[in-house]
Amino acid sequence: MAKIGIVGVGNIGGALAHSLLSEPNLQLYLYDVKISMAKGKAKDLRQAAVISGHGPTAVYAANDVKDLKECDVVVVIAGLARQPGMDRRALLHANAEIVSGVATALKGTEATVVVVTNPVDTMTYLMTRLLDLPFGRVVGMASVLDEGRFCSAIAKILNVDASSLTACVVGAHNDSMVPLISSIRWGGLPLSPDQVDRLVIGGVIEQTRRGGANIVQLLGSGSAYYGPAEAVKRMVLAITRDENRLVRCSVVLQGEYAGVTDLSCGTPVVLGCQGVKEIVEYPMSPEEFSLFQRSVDSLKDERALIQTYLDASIAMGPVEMVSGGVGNAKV
Ligand code: A3D
Repeated sequence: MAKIGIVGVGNIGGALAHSLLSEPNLQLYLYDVKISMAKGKAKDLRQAAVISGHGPTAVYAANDVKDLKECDVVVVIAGLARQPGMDRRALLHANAEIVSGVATALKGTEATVVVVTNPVDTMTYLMTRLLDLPFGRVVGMASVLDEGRFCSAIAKILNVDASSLTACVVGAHNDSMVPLISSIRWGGLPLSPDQVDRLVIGGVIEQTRRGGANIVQLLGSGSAYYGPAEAVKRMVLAITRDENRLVRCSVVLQGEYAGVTDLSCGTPVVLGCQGVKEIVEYPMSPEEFSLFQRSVDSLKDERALIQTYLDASIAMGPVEMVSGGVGNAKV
């Protein structure tokens, strides 16, 4: 029975918990700064599981983030979401404050931590540095979602079934992300030159990059959540089932891509129990590679801006280990 903790059960956290109800052998532990709301959602989800016949999925609400420390996977989705006209970077300071607080409470955990809070590459970097877990145990969700948007745009332009498409997006989860046209396969086949021309003329790159902003605009308040929830679910299952699945995730690079280090960004990885087992470099053309480098560079000033949160954590010294545990979770 794998224990999944969800920190922040707003739109994405709620949709994720609901989607995970249909999976066997999981126990869900919900925490939100709005404790009563998390308790309400846990109760609602338990009743939903009974009605849908999904049986004994256990859903609990916790009174403290520390109660999730013994989970196998903790998904961190706590934070502000974009509003129309905002880019993800505008969330940086408010969400760095929240992620730092969550990291402090989780210090000492042995869970694999999946970060969703935006701007996700920098929040993944921050969580990685603050938790100081072995390599691969902190991983960000972004490219799984971006690829869903990429494939959806390709399918519409080419008028083909989206589920027969695969395609890769690398780099930062911002407007500089790099959807790789060379990576697209349709039922395993590369595209014809005519199909590639149609995609370029149809603006597939721009549509992919603007996929999130477009939904923010349409919703009028908040950002996408069904797509992000399904993308996180895919990653959670890859971890709990030890799938060794090749997926694109945000992870702190270790010198890959001609020496990139100390930055988290989207790259193919092998995902299984305990998180990222291996970073797999995507082979790119020189043009694609220079776009990738530009995308990575876009994250450097964000990294500089969160330095204060890292310094504050060092100044605080070792965090006192308060015994927590899913046993303390309250219904
Ligand atoms: P929302 O519905 O507002 O839920 C966020 C939840 O976090 C709320 O219920 C808050 O009460 C809770 N929260 C705030 N501070 C804390 C805290 N300290 N501890 C625990 N809970 C807290 O937002 P959402 O679910 O739509 O989005 C959540 C985050 O995901 C935002 O930062 C979004 O920008 C981000 N997001 C990322 C992607 C990616 O692809 C990476 C996509 C969409 C949204």
